[in-house]
Order: sequence, then structure tokens, then C-alpha cells
Amino acid sequence: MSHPLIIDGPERGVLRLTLNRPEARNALTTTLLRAIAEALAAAATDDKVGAVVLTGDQRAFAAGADIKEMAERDLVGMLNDPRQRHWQAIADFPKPIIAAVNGYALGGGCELAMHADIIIAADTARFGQPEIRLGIMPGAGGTQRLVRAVGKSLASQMVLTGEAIDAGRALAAGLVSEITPPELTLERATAIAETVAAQAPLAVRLAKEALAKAGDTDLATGLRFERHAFTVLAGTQDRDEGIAAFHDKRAARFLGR
Ligand code: DAK
Repeated sequence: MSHPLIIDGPERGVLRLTLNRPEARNALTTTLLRAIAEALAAAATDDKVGAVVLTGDQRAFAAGADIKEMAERDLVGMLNDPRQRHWQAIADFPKPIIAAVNGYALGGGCELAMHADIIIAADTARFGQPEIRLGIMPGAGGTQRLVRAVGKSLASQMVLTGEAIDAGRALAAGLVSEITPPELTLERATAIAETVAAQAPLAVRLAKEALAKAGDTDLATGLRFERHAFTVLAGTQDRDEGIAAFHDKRAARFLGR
């Protein structure tokens, strides 16, 4: 059996994770989720990784939790579900994740894409939370992150009807930041990841954390965090290097210090 997650790189600071269960539309088994969480845990402490690209194949980014596996879990099984831990590990990953979405991002697949900091989608991609049609509801942040991403009305429509939206709608709603022809999605996501990976690592980490606060906290708390993070960066060598490079009209050489 082929491995459900293909790990490439890091190359130019970018690690690529490719979901590899094409026969099941990249449905997220516990094994696949664990593999993503473990790859990210390793990437978190690898200085050669500045950003991660997460992708699937042309037909599906991921069609959600593996329904066959889910059917085997009763209430106690759900309470002891190891997947919660894996989802948390993905949410806690401190470096930027850029999702390159082709095809379907449904249920847990849409939720996985929303764990990314930036989503680049093929113009043929479809996003949805169809759990309601299975008699369940989103369980990996779909009701919370989707409202924050697209607003209450569209999120409610998606979650309560189970109907997917196309990439154009996802772009207009702010769920994704760019759409591309399908054959260019991965390339574009990788280019963005390389640009991110070339920046000062500590600044990127704190900026990611501050951006996350915007969705998690009230404005005053978020602004306070931003001010503290900004102040912390004043003590880094990379800030001095960035400013010196600007004056010298040369590219900065950041060290992550
Ligand atoms: N799980 C398992 N197998 C799946 C699957 C899935 N989610 N999606 C597709 N497959 C399998 C199909 O069963 C089929 O297998 P075979 O029959 O060939 O053996 C194969 O992939 C190809 O599927 P189709 O023939 O249906 O392919 P199409 O291209 O025609 O359609 C589709 C693609 C993605 C539109 C369709 O397969 C589909 O609607 N799939 C189901 C999508 C769905 O309902 N997703 C939501 C799943 S529930 C939690 C965290 C997360 C979650 C819950 C809790 N906690 C931490 C508590 C998440 C829940 C979900 O995501």
C-alpha cells in the first residue's frame, strides 16, 4: 500500500505535503491525519523549513473525514478519538501553511484547508461542509473558522444545507486569497511559500501568531499582542539586518536570530 502522505523537500525553505489517497478522494483517515501532524511536528523544529505547502491531487484536496472509518466509532470511541490530538497539532503548527486546493475540499477537507494561513485554489475547486447530509455536523472547526472566514450567513448556508460553493464564490467571500487555472495552483502556492520562507523566521512566526489573534480575540487583546510582538522583534539581529539591507540596497540575509 502506498503511503497516504508524500513528503517532499524542504527545497528553498518549503516543505511539501501531498495527501495521497486518490482512490478515496484523499479522505482523512486517522493514519493520514497522524502523518500530517507528525510531519508538521518535525517541520516545526527544522530550521530549513520556513513554510509548508499542503496539497492533494487534481480531483480532490480532501473529501473529508473517512466516512467508513467514522462509521465504526460510537460515542465513547469519539470521546477517545485520537484525531482530536492530530487536529490540534495541525492548528498549533507555528510556521505558515499554504494550501493548494484542486477539486473537492469537503467536510474535514475544507476544515483542513482552513487550518492553512493562505488558501490558493483552482478555479474548478469546490468547498463545502456536507456533514449535515450524514446526520452529523462539522467537528474540526467548520462552524467556527468558516463563520470567521466567510461570515455568518454564507457559513450557515453551507453548513445547514451541505451545499458546496465554487472557487469564484470562495474568492469573493474571502475563504481563498487567489484562484488559478488548475494546472498552476500548486506552482502558485509554492511560489508564495518560497516568498514567505525567504523572510525573517521570527518575524514570520510572530506575524502568523498575531494574525491568528484577529480571529480568536477581541480587538484590544489582538492589538496588545501585536504591539508586544512588534517590540520583541526590535531585539532581533534579523531586524537590524533587514534595515541595513534596505539602506545598502541589497537582499537581506536573515538568520532567524
Ligand atoms: N470517506 C471515505 N471514502 C470516500 C469519501 C470519504 N469522505 N469521499 C469519497 N470516498 C470514496 C468513495 O466511497 C469512493 O470509493 P469506492 O466506492 O470507489 O470504493 C471513492 O472515494 C470515489 O468517490 P466517488 O465515486 O463518490 O467520486 P466522485 O468524484 O463521483 O465524487 C465526492 C467525489 C467527493 C463529491 C464524493 O465522493 C463525496 O460526496 N464524498 C463524501 C464527502 C463528504 O460527505 N465529506 C464529509 C465527511 S464527514 C472531527 C473532525 C472532523 C470531522 C468530524 C469530526 N472531530 C475531530 C471530532 C469531519 C467529518 C467529515 O468530514
